[in-house]
Amino acid sequence: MKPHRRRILIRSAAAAPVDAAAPQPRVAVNFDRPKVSELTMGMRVWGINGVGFDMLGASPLETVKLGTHEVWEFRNEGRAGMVRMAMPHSMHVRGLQFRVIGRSVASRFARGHDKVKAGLVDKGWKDTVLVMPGERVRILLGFADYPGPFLYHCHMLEHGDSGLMRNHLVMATNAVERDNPIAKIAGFAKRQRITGTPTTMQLVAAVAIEGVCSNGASRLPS
Ligand SMILES: [Cu+2]
Repeated sequence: MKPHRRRILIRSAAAAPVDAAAPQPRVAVNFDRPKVSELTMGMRVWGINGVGFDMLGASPLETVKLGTHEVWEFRNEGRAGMVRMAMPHSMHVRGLQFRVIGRSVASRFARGHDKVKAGLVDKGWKDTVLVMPGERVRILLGFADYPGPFLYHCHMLEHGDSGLMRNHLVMATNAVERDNPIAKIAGFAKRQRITGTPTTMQLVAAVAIEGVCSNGASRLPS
């Protein structure tokens, strides 16, 4: 029998912001293609899109440009694991505040969801959003102020510690750095106050700038 894939849209108060200063979702550079983070569980190890924490890693999906807005979607559907279970996750994005712009829930989770949905408060600025079992939650983020690597993770300690934590990288670009890899690395290292051997600096800066994971070392500039 085919799995039942119907989803139920939950009315989100934030969909029509009462705060006139709130950004509108259409300012996002990826409004039509939200970046999806599946909150996954393997053998008792949590992850995001099937991978756990990586100190220096930020995937291309996790790399954003300073001065832009993006829409991200957290999906908590209990997939990709031998243990098919879904728990609430309290997703926190460091370094900024965001808006919740929409929720939906899989129909097979709707009954349980009905019991708690009155407690979900999506109005206003957030730095953490609760993602219930079976839910997809969309948020609008503006990367206005600071370049560099930041964490995003589940705020339940054992989940974050078990791998439900990743970096997102805010890239600053300007004409000089865009055209000159050496200036790009030097500029990044200076802004981030990265010190150490040239190899360390290169690695950290290249990972950050290029958005490659640590296994992408072949792309390090020489
Ligand atoms: Cu969690």
